[in-house]
Amino acid sequence: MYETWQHVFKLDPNKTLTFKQLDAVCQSNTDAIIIGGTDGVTLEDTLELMTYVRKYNKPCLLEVSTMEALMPGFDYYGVPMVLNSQEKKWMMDLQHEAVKDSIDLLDRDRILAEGYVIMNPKAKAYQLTNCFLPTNDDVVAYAEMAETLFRLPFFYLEYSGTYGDVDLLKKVSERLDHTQLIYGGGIKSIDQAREMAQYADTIVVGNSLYDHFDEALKTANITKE
Ligand code: 1GP
Repeated sequence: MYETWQHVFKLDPNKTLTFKQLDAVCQSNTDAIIIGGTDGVTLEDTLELMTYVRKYNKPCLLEVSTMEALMPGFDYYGVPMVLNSQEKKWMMDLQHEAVKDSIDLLDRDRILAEGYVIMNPKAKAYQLTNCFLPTNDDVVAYAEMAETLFRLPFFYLEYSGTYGDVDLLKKVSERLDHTQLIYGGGIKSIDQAREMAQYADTIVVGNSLYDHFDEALKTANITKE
């Protein structure tokens, strides 16, 4: 099911949209909703957002960035593994903890690893996970690792907060046959969404929902208009 997602909105439990805006997001042409954020993510806020979104028939993935907000009720659970982190914790240890604590709670078919490469040094997630900035060749090699060594379901080229390098995305896309390529970062318009969707299997739109809602909402129509 997640294999067919072309467009996804990412909602941050630590940020606010009006109910009217949330209704519009859930009724849009987007293929799915990801719930996740880097900081201030609480059980209460996540539960509230999930309950609201669940009124609609959109697939919903919880990105497990903190164990505190892990709960049943989602279609999928994305477990980030930050490939360009300089600390093993963000690649292995938190994931180990998540699996250990949730193994009896969640259906194992719903747990999906996301191999992240975070490319924006100003992004909170980049700083939190102590990333280094890889070269383009490094990124391509990480994609190869995701596909060939780890056989991850997702490779996530993450520019959170800034619009990324479409040429690099294209290069990465040429290396991935089985691993699903996700692009996220700085998409504010349908033209940008379409540009990245040429190469990414799935594009993610997050921040612009909170900054330029109407334009952001239109990005869900990449294949429709
Ligand atoms: C963030 O990749 C997503 O994790 C989307 O990025 O918030 O910049 O749209 P933006």
